[in-house]
Amino acid sequence: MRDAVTNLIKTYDITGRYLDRNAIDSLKSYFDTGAARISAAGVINANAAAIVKQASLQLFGELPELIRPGGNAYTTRRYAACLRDMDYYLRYASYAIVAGDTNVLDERVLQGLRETYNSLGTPIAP
Ligand SMILES: CCC1=C(C)/C(=C/C2=NC(=C\c3[nH]c(/C=C4\NC(=O)[C@H](C)[C@H]4CC)c(C)c3CCC(=O)O)/C(CCC(=O)O)=C2C)NC1=O
Repeated sequence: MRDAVTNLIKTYDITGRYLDRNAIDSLKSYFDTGAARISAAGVINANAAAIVKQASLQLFGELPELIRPGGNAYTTRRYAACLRDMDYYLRYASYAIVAGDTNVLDERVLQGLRETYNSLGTPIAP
């Protein structure tokens, strides 16, 4: 898992360079937006259940076949697994906001999940 700072250092370390103007600017922006990113994460945390509910209403409104017989989120167990997964995405998204880098989301969720979803017949596009 990398955040904006470790990611930047890794990039410069690979090529053996001191942090240049661009690096300093991007560090500055990371620290300048720190309070805003933390408060965004706080808002997400406090409203996670409502955000997941809203997102699920929108998803199943747009793709009702998911919750019809034959759909991957059909049956109470699979419906609950789907909502739980959305809660996972949101949680990892909140980590990414705090880290100022999407690495944690890519690594733990987006890449890690593809094979699992394929083997479960869970459609990735939705
Ligand atoms: C790193 C955090 C993390 C994630 C993200 C995660 C996902 C995850 N989702 C799963 C299942 C599932 N995921 C879904 C999700 C959906 N079906 C749909 O039609 C929708 C498109 C979608 C909801 C948006 C469903 C329905 C299952 C159950 C599938 C089954 O058992 O047949 C499974 C299989 C094991 C289980 O049922 O618990 C995993 C590992 N596990 C983790 O630890």
